[in-house]
Amino acid sequence: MNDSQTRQRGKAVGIATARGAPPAVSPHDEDALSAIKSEILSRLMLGAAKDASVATQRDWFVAAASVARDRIIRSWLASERADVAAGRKRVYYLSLEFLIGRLYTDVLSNLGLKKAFDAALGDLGVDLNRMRDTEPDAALGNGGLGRLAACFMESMATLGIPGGGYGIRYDHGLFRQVIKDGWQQEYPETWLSFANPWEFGRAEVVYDVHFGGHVETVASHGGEHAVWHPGETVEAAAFDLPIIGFHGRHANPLRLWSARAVDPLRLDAFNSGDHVGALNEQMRAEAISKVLYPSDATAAGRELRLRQEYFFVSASLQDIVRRHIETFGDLRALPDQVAIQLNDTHPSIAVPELMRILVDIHGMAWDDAWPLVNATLSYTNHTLLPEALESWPVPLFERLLPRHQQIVYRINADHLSVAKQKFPGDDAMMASVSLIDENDGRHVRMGHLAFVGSHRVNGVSALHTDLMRKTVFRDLHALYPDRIVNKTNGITFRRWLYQANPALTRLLRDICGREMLDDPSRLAHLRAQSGDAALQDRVTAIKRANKVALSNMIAEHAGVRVDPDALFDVQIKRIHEYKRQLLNLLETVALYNAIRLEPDRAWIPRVKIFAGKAAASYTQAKLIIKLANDIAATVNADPRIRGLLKVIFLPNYNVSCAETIIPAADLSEQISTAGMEASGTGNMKLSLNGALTVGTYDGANVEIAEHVGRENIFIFGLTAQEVAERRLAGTHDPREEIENVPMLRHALAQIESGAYSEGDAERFKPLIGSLRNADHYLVTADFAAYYAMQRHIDEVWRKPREWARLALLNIAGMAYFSSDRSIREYADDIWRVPVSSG
Ligand code: 26Q
Repeated sequence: MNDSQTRQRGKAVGIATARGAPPAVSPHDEDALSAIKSEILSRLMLGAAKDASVATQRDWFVAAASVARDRIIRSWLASERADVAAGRKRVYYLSLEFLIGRLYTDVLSNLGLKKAFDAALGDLGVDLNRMRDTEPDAALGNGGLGRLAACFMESMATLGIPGGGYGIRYDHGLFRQVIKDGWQQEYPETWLSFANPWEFGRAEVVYDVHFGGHVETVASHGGEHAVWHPGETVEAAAFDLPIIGFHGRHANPLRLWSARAVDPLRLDAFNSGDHVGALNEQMRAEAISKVLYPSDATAAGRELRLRQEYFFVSASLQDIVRRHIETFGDLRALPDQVAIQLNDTHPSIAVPELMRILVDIHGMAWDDAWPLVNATLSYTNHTLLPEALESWPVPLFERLLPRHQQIVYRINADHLSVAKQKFPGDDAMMASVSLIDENDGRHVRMGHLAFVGSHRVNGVSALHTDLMRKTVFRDLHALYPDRIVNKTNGITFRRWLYQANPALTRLLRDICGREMLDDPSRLAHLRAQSGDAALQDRVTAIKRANKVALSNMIAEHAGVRVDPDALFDVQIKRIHEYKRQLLNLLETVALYNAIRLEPDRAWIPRVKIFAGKAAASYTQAKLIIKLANDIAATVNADPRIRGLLKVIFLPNYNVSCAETIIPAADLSEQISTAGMEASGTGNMKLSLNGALTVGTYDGANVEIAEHVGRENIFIFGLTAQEVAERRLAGTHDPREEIENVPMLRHALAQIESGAYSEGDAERFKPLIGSLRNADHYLVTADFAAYYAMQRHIDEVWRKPREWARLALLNIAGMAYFSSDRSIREYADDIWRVPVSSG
């Protein structure tokens, strides 16, 4: 393989960083307002060929978005030259997932144009809410990992770090969830069915990505080198989404690759006129960017997944290396000018691919190339769950990527010889650190590959990083003791506070000063005033208004009326056994039974709100959704409990509905089995919006407790250490736990008897059976503590001012969880790039 195979048509528009903020436009500036109006009208006319009188909401959205897009481009392009001239180091975030949501409000508010556009569109007679609702969510991710990537993109742009993201432009993002008779059904999501006004197709940026074939060893200059003769070639075509930072000072692109077959003219050369074969090839190629793998925590070892991984990594690295050479000319300076972050193991193939590019294509010596690769790459781990650790069977890997398999072997040989020197004679150690798992057929361990190829490996919360050192990477950590570092996750306050909760933002600005918008550490000022009754009443009033909005959404999408004065108890996240929605549901049933037993007691009215998707193949998780819906149907229809308890399952949870649910939550459920949730980020969003947390000592909950005060958060249950000890000792006995807790025993017996399933005693057997027989996630062990904590929470809720005081103290402690803080730490410790003050 040589350079001529790495085609690149023309010069790509570079990745840019804008400096010099465009001024925010006041809605009272009549000239600016009329300019926006006339631009929108002319876009409507020229883009949709329509007059205002016949324009649909969608037409208005496209016209307004296009005008906003124009404003980004100006600052975007102006700064590209500045970055190149200054020779600034660039950071690239490689991720198979970016869970972006809508961009309209994000772009306009970061540009400081939100109010002006609202006023302009209002004058034009547009219904703003309906118009905004026509924008589909960009749901190119499953959950936490994908949303983290989106928050990080926004913070990188805000902090003026040049670079951007690389991923796949899936035709279909995460499936749309429909609940039919209580069961989850999956439908394809078609976010691209109308033109996407945010994206720029880069017709000139196309790379070849190769698969299969064989490798030839050729003698050269007294040595030898490898030549890969691929069996198949696919084209990667670039589309850019602009990500604009706060105040519109900087923008970075998110470059997404779309797969297609090599063009028909070139195809002839490959297929010598075999048209049917050519058509197959086209379908095979396009399949790569058809659909997001809809699994959040299971490494579905399918060939198409490996093709996706290599496809986007190869195109991205070709693009990065080409830009570096164009700008700096010297590959030996790569780590001085480029940092590449691998979002989990999904882009791990970058390790051998970058070696291949340096050694095979650019003729660098192996020993010169390896330190460059290691100094350029770094890797973030997001899970310790064994079923989610990626590994590929060697025969598959070898067939799809024969040259990479060779490179992996060579990396492994060097790596094992280092290990042997440090731990001579320790065969168990060698087996455990090897890139090849020999235990059950031979597999390439993608986590090990990323670890060995990176100069830094990070976990996403203090607890998770600690467990990485003690468990999955224990032996690699012994070999490279300085490599693992912690970078606790964060969230962008722009989307999750300023945009989602403007009323609370105004209040916080009043109390903490305008500067708080750029410096969240000022939120700490709330602490001193948390006892102020007037402030408590204001925060409660804002929460109530948000709860009215959520109640309307619930009425519309779940068909249930709820009381905005009830306690809104929220668990929103992917459905997974370790996240223990089942624990919450069992507490719901126990509470329902308790209310029926003593209907006249002064119960606290509660609304239990669940939302989340289950992987289509995850039977137990889908059954949990069915159970939630069945419990909801029974409880909500029971007149005996006088509406004191309502259970809601909101269908099709996504970023946009999170933006309505989170500002309206009173209680945030973060109840995973300790040691299993790497960090969580929903926990941060809810707390920032003044919800109190009921949670286990897991993931970032531990740090949230530290920052908001241990006494201001409701922690219960086994610790990670206690969980590990129980598992190790094999002493967890769910039957005994159940026997000892009558409420739990009763709830389980009820569910099993068919009380929530029209008498069908079979339906929930797999769920309850696995609880009785194994209870891998220790639901029964934590039940009593959880139930007791919930009743304690009822008592706190009786004192509304005390509740508001705690909410204020929670908000006051959240500055640390800004993704700007996370990104500053990555920039200092891993990427070694300067950041602007923000
Ligand atoms: C792997 C191979 C094949 C197909 C799919 C996958 C796959 C895809 C997505 C495996 C895992 C994921 C997603 C993991 C994830 O979202 N993890 C979450 O990451 C968050 C951000 O760090 C944390 O806050 C959460 O605790 C963690 O669960």
